[in-house]
Amino acid sequence: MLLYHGARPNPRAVRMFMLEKGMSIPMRDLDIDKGENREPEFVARNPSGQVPVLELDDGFWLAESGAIFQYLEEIHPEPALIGSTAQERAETRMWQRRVERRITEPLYAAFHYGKGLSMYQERMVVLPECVPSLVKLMHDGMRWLDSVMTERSTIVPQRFTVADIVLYTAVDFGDGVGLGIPEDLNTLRNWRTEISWRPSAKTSLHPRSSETGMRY
Ligand SMILES: N[C@@H](CCC(=O)N[C@@H](CS)C(=O)NCC(=O)O)C(=O)O
Repeated sequence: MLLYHGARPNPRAVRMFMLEKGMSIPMRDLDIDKGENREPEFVARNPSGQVPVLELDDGFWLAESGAIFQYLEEIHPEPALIGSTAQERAETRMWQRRVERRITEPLYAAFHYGKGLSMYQERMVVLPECVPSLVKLMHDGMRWLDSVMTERSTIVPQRFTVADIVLYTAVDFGDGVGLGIPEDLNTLRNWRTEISWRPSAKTSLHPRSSETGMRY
């Protein structure tokens, strides 16, 4: 296998997932700022032109972090980061989807259409006029999650899962680009601090992170 990745939060989520499982997979680092992931040879194999991509041993290219997490969990079930039973797996997907829909998707779109505009306008449809609404949606999602997490320290009750990884890598990135967790959301901020103590949180950072100060 070979993981195509780069200095960005979605690839970091896959790196963190692998670290939590103790998996080591060869990686190819693409320069996303220079658009290596948008070169015709890359797009021919992954039409969304984005990272991460996991190349499997038979040459198949698997894109989309959610699909990559699923595949890695199946070939390396322990420790379970999605779940060990049908109910656990479904519960994790429920929370992961809520987190993506209400927080990480508006956060990434607000970055693409805002701070990242000059780069992303060459790569996708951008809607800069939507940034204030996206930030509002993201804050609403954060506020909601904060209110439902008061009795627990992980997004799925009692279990550290991929939902924590997906949200942590997004909000850690968001913090550095002006899209952080509002100051009054103590539960969510405490959750973020606790996740940041996991060795995988630090080790998953891309080497460029120390040069640029960006959290990816
Ligand atoms: N839905 C995809 C999103 C992947 C994605 O947004 N990748 C970003 C990095 S976080 C990327 O490749 N950005 C560079 C670009 O779009 O050119 C997934 O979950 O893997």
